[in-house]
This record gives sequence, C-alpha cells and structure tokens, in this order.
Amino acid sequence: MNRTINIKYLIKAVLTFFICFTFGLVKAERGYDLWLRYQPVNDPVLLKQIRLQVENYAVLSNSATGLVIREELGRGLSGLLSKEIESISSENSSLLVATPAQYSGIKKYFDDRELSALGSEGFAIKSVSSKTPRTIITANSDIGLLYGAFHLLKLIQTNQSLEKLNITSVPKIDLRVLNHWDNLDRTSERGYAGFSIWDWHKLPDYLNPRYTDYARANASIGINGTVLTNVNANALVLTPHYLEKVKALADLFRPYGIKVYLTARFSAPIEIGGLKTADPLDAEVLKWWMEKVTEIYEYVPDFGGFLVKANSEGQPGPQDYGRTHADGANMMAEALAPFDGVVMWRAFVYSDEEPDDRAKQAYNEFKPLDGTFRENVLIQVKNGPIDFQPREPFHPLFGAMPETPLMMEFQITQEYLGQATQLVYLAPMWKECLDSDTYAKGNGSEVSKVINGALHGNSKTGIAGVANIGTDINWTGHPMAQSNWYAYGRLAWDTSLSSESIAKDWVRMTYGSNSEVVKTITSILMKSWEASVSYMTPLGLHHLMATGHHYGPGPWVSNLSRADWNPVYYHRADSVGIGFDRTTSGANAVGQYFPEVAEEFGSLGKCPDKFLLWFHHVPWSYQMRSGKSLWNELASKYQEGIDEVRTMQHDWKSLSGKIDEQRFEQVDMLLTIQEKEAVWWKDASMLYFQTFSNRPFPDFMEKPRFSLDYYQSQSFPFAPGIRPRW
Ligand code: GCW
Repeated sequence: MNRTINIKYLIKAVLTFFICFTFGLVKAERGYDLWLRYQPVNDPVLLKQIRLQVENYAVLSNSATGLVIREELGRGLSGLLSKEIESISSENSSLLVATPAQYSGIKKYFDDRELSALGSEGFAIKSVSSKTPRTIITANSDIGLLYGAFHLLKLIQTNQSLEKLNITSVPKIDLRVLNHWDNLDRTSERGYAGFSIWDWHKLPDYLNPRYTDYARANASIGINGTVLTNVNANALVLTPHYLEKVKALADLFRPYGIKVYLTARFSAPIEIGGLKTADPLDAEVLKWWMEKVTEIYEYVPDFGGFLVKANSEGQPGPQDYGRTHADGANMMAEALAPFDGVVMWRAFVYSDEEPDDRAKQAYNEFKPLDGTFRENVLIQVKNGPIDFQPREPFHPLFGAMPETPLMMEFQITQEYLGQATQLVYLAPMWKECLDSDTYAKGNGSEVSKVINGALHGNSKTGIAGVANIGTDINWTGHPMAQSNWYAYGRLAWDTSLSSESIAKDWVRMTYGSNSEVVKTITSILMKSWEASVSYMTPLGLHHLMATGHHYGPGPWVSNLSRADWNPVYYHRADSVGIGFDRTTSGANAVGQYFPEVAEEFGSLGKCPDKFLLWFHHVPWSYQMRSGKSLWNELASKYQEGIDEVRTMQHDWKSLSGKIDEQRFEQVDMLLTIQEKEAVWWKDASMLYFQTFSNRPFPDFMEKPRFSLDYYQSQSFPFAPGIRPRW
C-alpha cells in the first residue's frame, strides 16, 4: 500500500469514528442513563410531529422546578432529535408548559372542572390547534408540569403518536416513597448494587451529580419521597452534624418534588438526648421529640416525617416500656403534626416471644389498635404476612383496619428473589397483591383500594418500595433490575396499569423500539417472576433460604435459636407430607382473612395451587389438579422453573447484534449464573425433601448433579447485602 492510500484510510477511519461517536453508535452502554436515554428518533412520521408540535418549546415558570423542566425538555429533545434544542420564551411556542396561574390563556383549552380534577400533582396534555397544531402541558403546580413533561418525553421515547393528545393523569396515592436501607457507613442492608449512594462523609459540601440523576429518575416516574436511612436505624442521623447533610440532599431534591424522610430510632432520646428513658408516655421524652422535630424543620422546612421500625428484630420500641405501638407512633406524630409531617410506622413486628405462627403476628398486634392512631400516622404493611418471600398471599391486615391508613411496602431490592444475579421482573408479583380481593366490604374490595383510600375513605395514602439502588454504574447491579425501580414508580402512580404495559414502556425507553427487541425482552420479563417462584419456592413453600445472607437454598436449616427463623418451621416436611397447616384445624391464620378468602385459602379443594403449602400440610401422595401426585408436581414445578430460565437464555441470545454488545453480554453472563442457581435450588431442595417423601424422582426431572451433603456443605460468608453487626 502506498502512502496516499494509507492516508485516505486513516482519514476515512477517523471520519467514521467521529460520525459514529457523534451519533452515539460507539457510546459504551453502561446503563447509567436508565430509561432516560433519549436516543434519536428514526420514525419519520413521529419526527415530523415533534418538529411541528413540540420542538419549539416554552416553559413559563422561573422557579427551580421550572428550570428543571426546561433542562429536561432540552436534554430530551436534543437527544431525540440529534441536535441542540433550547427553550424559547413565547406563549405562542409549539409546546407550551404552564399552569393557569402562569398563563391565563390555558383556560381557553381546559375548563375549571378539568383543572381542579388535576389536584396538586396531576397533569394534562392536550393537542390544540389555532393556526398551527400545538401541544399544551398544564397542571396546578410546577411539579405537576414536571410530571407532564416527563410523560411527553416518554410518549416520544416509546414511539407513540403525538396527534390529538388528550391525556389526564393524576396519582391516586399521595406518598410514593423509596425506602433506602442504607447505613451511615455506606453499607446497604440487602443492597446488591454496591454501596449506598449517599456519601455522608463528603456531604454537605460535595454534591455528587448522581444525586441529581437520582432525583430526575424518580421524578420521571412520579416518586415523591425518599427515606434516606435504614429502618434498622442509627440515632446519629438526627444530630446536627448529619442534619446539615440531610438538608443538602433535601435542597437538591426539592425542585424535583421529592421530600426527604428519616428513620427515627425509638431509643434516640437516650442515645443522643441523654435521657434515661424513651418511654413514649414520659413527658420529658415527648418534649425531647418535639424539640428534635422543631430542629429538623429548621434544616428542612418541608421535611416529610419519620419511618419507624419498632419492637421488631431487636429494634427498641414502646413495648420495652409496656406501651403499645399506638402510644409510640402517636407520640412521634404529635411532635410532627404542627409541621404537617407524618409517621410511617411499620407493621413488620417480630417480637422476642415466639408466636404460634409468625404469619399471624402483625395482624394480632395491630388490628386491635385500629382507630387509636393519630391522623398523621400511616401503618406500613409488607405485601405479605411473612417477609417479602418469592410469593406470598396478601397480608391479612389489608382491609382489616378501616380506621387507619395502611401503606403498602414492597421490596424492590431482590433479597429473596435472586439478589442482583437473577433477572426477575417484580411487577407481576406486586400486581398479584394489589389486585387481590380482601372482601373487606364484599366483592371488589381489592388491596389497591385499601391503599389508595377508596375503600375506607382514608385521607392519607402511601406506598413504599425498598430501593435496589447503589453505587454500581448502572445503579441496580443487574441491568434488568432497573425495570423494577421503574415499575415500582409507575405502579405507585397508577396501580391499575398492567405489568406488561409497564414492561413494554421500560424496554422501549431502555433498549429502543425495534419490535422484535421489545417483544423478546418483554416476554422474558413477563415470565421471569413465575419462573423464579417455581425453582425456589413452588406451590406456596416459603422461607427456604440459607441463613443470614439469604443467598441460595437452605431448607434443612433447623439450628437457629428461634424456631421461626428456621426454614423447617415453615415447610414442616415429614414422612406424611409437606406444608404449614394454617387452616382452622392448624394455626388458623386463615381466620385473619375475611370469610370469603378464609374459605378459599382454608379449603384444600379450593386453595389455589400457588398457595397450597402456605396454608395446608399436604400428603406426598395427594392428587393435584394436574393429576400428578404432590411429590411429582413439586418435581415438575422445580423443573419447569429451570426450563423457563433456559427459554429466557435462549430468547436473550436471539438479541445478539440487535442491542448493544455491553448490555447484551452482561445479561447473557448473568443468565448463565441464573440457570446454574435455578438448578442448584432444584437439586438441593428436591434431594432434601426426598429424605422425607422417600419417593423416586420422576423421569421428567433432571437428576441432581451432586449429593445432598455437598449442597449442605456450601457456605457463603461474604455474600453481599448482609446485615452489618454493630
Ligand atoms: O426481610 C428482612 C430483612 C432484614 C430487614 C427486615 C425488615 C431491614 O432480612 O434485613 O431489616 O426484613 O424489613 O425490617
């Protein structure tokens, strides 16, 4: 090759690189941008609509939130149109973002009824045409406008037409919060995506840009609150040294509509206040909390309130002084009331005395307290009665406390669902719970109506999700776990959305709108939860995980000091059969549900297979609906779970070359681990249960790879997310 050709090649290579770089083709896909990637739109029809109806945009508000909206629309549209787009300042722009107070012309397009129905956070988007077609986003507050702007960007990202828009969206639940189980030393209890994103040591002066991106991501899905600290709380966060840091975060989050909350350690008056007691009925204690709360509001004038875990798993609480949960919650609520703060008091109680059935404990302790809480107390209840197991029936407290607002608590971080190595899309699990009928007021009394206040007319409503966010570059460890953060926010805003439609939106925004990619990833997501239940805890089994870190199977564990910490307490396998008899002839946990539900769960013939061993001790030979014996059904479920993971692997591989290589490879490798772990769960569990059933493995089940001894000898002292011991 001569010199001229060489130079030509060089120039061509540099140009190609430059072009690719400019258009993002060689951009490493680290996953940091989450679902806010704003990739260039290719569809010519949509492009034309954007140019005509959106590109020329004006945001009239000059508040901090107004600035955020302007920036986000600029960033979004510049990405989507692959050119620099900036806002203009004209009321005649093609896209106008304004409240009626900012521009009275809005009333030409929206009547008073429409506007008042939007409340303080809802928004409306309308296509209107004067001479040329225009788009208007309106709301009664700047935060509503921000939600509307994100919605419009989502429409474009998900390739939807911008013609004749007439959208109204109002959240049904007021408090839509994330709970970070993050410690002041930056470890994160049950966190699998690195360390806590709160860099307490460098706050308040160093504001990591991640905080802003965190706020953007949350605002884009309507999350409006964040509890910064672990429910296993450290009182130090309530001291001035930390409150200054909390203030820095609160100031940063405010323009995004996100309020900050803290966990309050019940014994704080002793630990940081120098009192001798934390008795909620002691006047000095109340005074201490009142002063503390006043001090907090000096730092954070719109502080949201406290989240409290009390008398549970060793946390201090009112019962230490012979008082009730209501005494404790009301004392804090009294201190917060003048500032409009709330107490989110957890029902995940777990006292020192062993109950006859742990599933019954929360109901037994809280139901009698209905009607005794102050107005600004919400009781935060986990979706099921045990503890975020792969599948649980809905918690019997839902519907049972008509006088008290109950908040839902979901776990986004996958403590019991494969942590950050397994792909498990959780929306179908959450929907199963939200859509369950409690029968509290007869047919149609779904859990969703309990938490959005519709069933009992509660004025305060809330939902919490235990965050899966950490310092990993892609935020959630597993790239697909971002879908769970996303889905939580979308469901918190609107519980009636289907998990599939949320999945599709997420895939389009995160991986692009190629129809095959959308179809394949959505179908992988949609089957993933049921698959994981099958290979971990099929047919209503639960709490079979190994000790401490909860990673992998440990159905044999029987040596922990409390009976109800041991998996054997929950599966109760013996030579006759397996399962926990919670019927009227057993622990009678079914008695905590309304009669229609109790009847269904409590009858062996009517109980759905998915909850069978949750409520019944069933003989190995019992004939299931499928015609198989229980033993063979169990084997077939475990095998089905593994087969599903293999289908997921196979389907994922079909995406090679259709999505970016980085994320393709990451998920591909993680699915390899997931398949191994699914086989591990099946082998270990079936070998162990066989020691009771004494039955051969059916031919359709793959033979275990190792012996039971081998599985029992596995230990993982450094598995992530374990609770630190102070
Ligand atoms: O699921 C269990 C976890 C604990 C957690 C507890 C709770 C924060 O294993 O790590 O503690 O629930 O919800 O309080």
